[in-house]
Amino acid sequence: MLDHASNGPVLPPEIDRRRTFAIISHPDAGKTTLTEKFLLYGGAIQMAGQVRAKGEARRTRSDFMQMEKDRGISVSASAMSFEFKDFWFNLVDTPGHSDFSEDTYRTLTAVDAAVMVIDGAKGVESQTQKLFEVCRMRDMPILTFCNKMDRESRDTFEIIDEIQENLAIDVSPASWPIGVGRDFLGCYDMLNDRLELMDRADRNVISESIQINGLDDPKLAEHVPEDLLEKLLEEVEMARELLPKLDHQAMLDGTMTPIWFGSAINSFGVKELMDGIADFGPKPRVRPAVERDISPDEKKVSGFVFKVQANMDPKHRDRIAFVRLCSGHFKRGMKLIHVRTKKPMAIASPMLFLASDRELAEEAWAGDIIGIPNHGQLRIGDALTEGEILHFAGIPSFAPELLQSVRATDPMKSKHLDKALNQFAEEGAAKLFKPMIGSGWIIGVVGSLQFDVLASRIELEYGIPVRFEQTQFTSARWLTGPDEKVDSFINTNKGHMATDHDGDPVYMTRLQWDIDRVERDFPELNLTATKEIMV
Ligand SMILES: Nc1nc2c(ncn2[C@@H]2O[C@H](COP(=O)(O)OP(=O)(O)OP(=O)(O)O)[C@@H](O)[C@H]2O)c(=O)[nH]1
Ligand SMILES: [Mg+2]
Repeated sequence: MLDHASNGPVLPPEIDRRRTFAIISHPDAGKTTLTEKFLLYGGAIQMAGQVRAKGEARRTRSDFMQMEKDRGISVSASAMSFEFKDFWFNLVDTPGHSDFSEDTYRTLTAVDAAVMVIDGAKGVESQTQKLFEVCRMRDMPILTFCNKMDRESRDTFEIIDEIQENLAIDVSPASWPIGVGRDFLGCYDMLNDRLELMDRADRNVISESIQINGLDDPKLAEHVPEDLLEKLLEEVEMARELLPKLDHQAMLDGTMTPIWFGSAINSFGVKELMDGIADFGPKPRVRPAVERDISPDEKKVSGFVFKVQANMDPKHRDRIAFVRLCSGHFKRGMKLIHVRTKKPMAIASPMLFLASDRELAEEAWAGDIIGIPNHGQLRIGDALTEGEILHFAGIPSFAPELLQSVRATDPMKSKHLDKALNQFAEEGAAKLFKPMIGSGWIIGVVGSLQFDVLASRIELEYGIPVRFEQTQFTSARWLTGPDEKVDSFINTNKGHMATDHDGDPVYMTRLQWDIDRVERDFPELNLTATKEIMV
């Protein structure tokens, strides 16, 4: 079955073994917990940390920001690479909360597949649906993990039906749960005819797997109580009749998703899911650029920045651009052309993100995610190539929906605040507007939690306590048009005008009426809710 699925061009072995994927879901379904267990099974860490760790207990690796640790939620996407069997996994744990979805959407431009986590008690939730739609637009292969089976969860058929109905995708069970909640024993592995039992006593060990010779093997009865066994046999028979068999090509096309059941916190079902990613997950895929499609096996290196993050390591005060390599074999010290400025850049200290540490990357291949430390030259959407002019399309920018003014509580620190705010604007963590009249800044975000993150980060990373305040403005629009028309509009509407952190003019509005008026009275001007990131 596997051999017939076309997964793009024949690739050099190092590229062929790469699997680059994001973990997505509604908040709290268990992405970060699952990520941690991936690292455990990949041998990258010896002991799994917890999302809500108390006291000296270990924290998860991917929730590294202070606010993530304090609140037990993910705020920012984090990338990690590790080996699993013969494969090299590049994984990105994303935040589930919709206030941070711009970051999650950008991450989806940089990966080849998504692991969609579903809470077994809750099924398809609002944010699952939204993220799924984004994957669908990109025809992205999706593997599904139904988590928290150790809790009271829904009937298995009901969960599968809900995914099929709500997301309009075929679902093929790769495993089948035995019992639920307190009675959850483990799963029957539908792909390999194995019985996988969950060890409740030790959450951090690799679970037992028992080879079974089909469903009539008497060995099953030794491990599964009679009532549960009867139910299992009945359900598996029904599932095999009613649900589609795993079709690898359909999965790669994004029209079918295999589903595994498990419990991330108990490390259960994780290994089977990882095997699934290795066996069925896509290899690095062809990337569309505006000029042409880029194939991963091309000799020349190309890549693009999908995320910028400052101060990841408070000791270093650094600024890292996360680059998805789209083609070629990258070597440390290589000179690449920064397409936006057409300037060469020697990449002297590229980083690989390993479980708890980063390491200098001596080399990397198409599919990999590497970090490039820089002083602000690299921005989201920027392309790096060996000379060709390429623009990678489709990196989303969201319109700010909430605006507040920000001030340092200590006026002596205003200058430092400017620097901090510009930094966050470059990260894409907020939009920054400088009103033409008056002092101070106006910050625009998509969701209110982003204000909390900013306040916390400005204080922790720059030592500046700040205050956010209401402003008279509710919305912002980028203003473009013929130069002299734009200039004369600015001159007569100074009270409404601001510049963004690139110096581009922005019209601040109080009511929809303001926008309607400009559109009616100045037909030669354009007001847009987002600014194209690509330059
Ligand atoms: N009972 C049970 N709880 C789990 C399981 N997996 C995760 N949890 C708990 O669910 C909560 C949320 O888990 P996270 O891993 O932070 O979820 P997340 O999807 O990363 O959340 P966000 O990043 O904020 O969207 C934590 O308290 C976990 O301990 C599981 O298999 N069973
Ligand atoms: Mg998380």
